[in-house]
Amino acid sequence: MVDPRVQIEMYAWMKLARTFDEQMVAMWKQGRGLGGTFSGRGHEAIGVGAGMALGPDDIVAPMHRDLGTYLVRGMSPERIFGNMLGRATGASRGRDANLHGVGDLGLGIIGFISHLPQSLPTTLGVAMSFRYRGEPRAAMTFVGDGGTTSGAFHETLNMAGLWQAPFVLVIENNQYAYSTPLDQQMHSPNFSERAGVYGITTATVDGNSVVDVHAACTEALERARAGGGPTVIEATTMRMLGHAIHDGAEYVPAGLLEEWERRDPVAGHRRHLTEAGIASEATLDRLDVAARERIATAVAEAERAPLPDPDTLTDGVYA
Ligand SMILES: Cc1ncc(C[n+]2csc(CCOP(=O)(O)OP(=O)(O)O)c2C)c(N)n1
Ligand SMILES: [Mg+2]
Repeated sequence: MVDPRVQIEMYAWMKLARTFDEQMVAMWKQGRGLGGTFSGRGHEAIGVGAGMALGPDDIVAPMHRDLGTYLVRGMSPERIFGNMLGRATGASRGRDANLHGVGDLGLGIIGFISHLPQSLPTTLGVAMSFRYRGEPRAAMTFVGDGGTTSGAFHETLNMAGLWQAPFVLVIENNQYAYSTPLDQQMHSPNFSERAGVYGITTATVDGNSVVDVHAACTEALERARAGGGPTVIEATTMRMLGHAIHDGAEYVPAGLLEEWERRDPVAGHRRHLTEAGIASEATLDRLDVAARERIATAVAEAERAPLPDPDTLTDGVYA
């Protein structure tokens, strides 16, 4: 069994990610200046479970719904809200008002690369740099179901399998790529089968169980660091809101959302903790309050922060 303290920590991170997400959606509706707003509601167990499995020397390239990974890895809510509000204090120093570009190599995070799925070849390159230097480190990244239909997914897995790279890929199968459901994207959505042909270890997990995601990622990262080659993990979940906030997702059958709502990852883990006697309702309530306070402080700080100085416009432009 996973250490009870770690399981409580999982709840705290998921609650922080969920509270951030709800605040972000509310602020967008209030017209409070957010840029691209992609909700990761429903993806908390994946982002947190994977993030908590990473070792201090591993590198991760999260995707647009992996807020939990950024938070667990040490990217502060102030810097992420600052980024979304285009502030000088944001992770991209006001260059990109989005979850895109929220990278910090000091924290072992490569910012999300907007062109899908270019985080894959980039992360494979990082993984191979560990191999060439003989370092026991792993590189992990994510891709959506939609991203698996592109050439770069197959090219990356081909080379990762050939080279047996210390590379871990989490496929976030959330049933839709924008408005396109799985059955209109590919002939047979068996992701393990698709990755397995490249000589890669595969696993399929309940993407709404933080404990399961964490276990699969921990095993895969340990294998990668020990020279045992790459892993592809399919985590099944559901995108609970539209692609981005402007998308009402009317094309998603209501029954499907209701079915997945009953499997909500945050509420589900809370239920597990209380039923297993790992944490009391009062303890978890306190974590809920702490998450709300943490996010309120972060928003206030980000809103007070300055916009970038126009004189810094060309900073970070290399050619
Ligand atoms: C090359 C490229 N084409 C189109 C887009 C626009 N786009 C961003 S996310 C997205 C859908 C991705 O679906 P999926 O991979 O399933 O991830 P999800 O958003 O469902 O998490 C699209 C079409 C893009 N970013 N890059
Ligand atoms: Mg998808």
